[in-house]
Amino acid sequence: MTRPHTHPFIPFTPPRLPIEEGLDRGRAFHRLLDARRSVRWFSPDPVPAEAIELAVLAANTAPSGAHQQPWRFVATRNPDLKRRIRTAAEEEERRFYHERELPEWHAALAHLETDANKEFLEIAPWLVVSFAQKQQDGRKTYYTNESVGIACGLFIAALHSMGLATLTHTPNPMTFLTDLLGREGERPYILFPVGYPADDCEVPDLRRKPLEEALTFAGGLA
Ligand code: IYR
Repeated sequence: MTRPHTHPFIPFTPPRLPIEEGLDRGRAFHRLLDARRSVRWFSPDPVPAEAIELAVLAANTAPSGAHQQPWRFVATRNPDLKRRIRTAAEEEERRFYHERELPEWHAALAHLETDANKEFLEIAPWLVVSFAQKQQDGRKTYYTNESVGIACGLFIAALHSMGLATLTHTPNPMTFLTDLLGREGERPYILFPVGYPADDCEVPDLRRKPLEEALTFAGGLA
């Protein structure tokens, strides 16, 4: 079919998988992702820069509003920069845990046993910060948060597929990252420590909610 386009279009005709093969792949993909956990105890073992590049290449495939791709990932393994980020993050977290009156929030988090100590920000070999670009060249971007969120999800999945662990860490507020990483005009979105889990890593004993609570088939399956 030839359609009267006003902009360049190209054919997109990926081979269609047999249904069973598609379902097998879906099951395997779910098994892979279901083995992922957010990690707070990291091994200091090095991780090659190429792993970070591959994870950002995966993130960079995310769909985005008007295809504006409003993300920027900043990665560092510089010990001095990591220390400065940890110090600033812990300052914010001390306020969160000890000074601000947020009893409901604290209660909701209690089972994670988190506190203001963010040692993992220095131990993990990499820190990667995703930034959201609310504007590009003075023009507003659309669906910025949704787009960056999807990119971050793909980033997390790609790291996991390489046997690496991360944490979606969001000190609040985290504007200090804009200054420390020199990203004027961009909003820090998530701070990801990246590395292998420590040999003695533990995670909270959490359950994922059952499919019936995550999915509704509206109108039946007739
Ligand atoms: N930012 C704090 C608190 C915290 C908030 C949420 I929502 C979590 O899921 C976990 C922690 C911290 O990182 O300790």
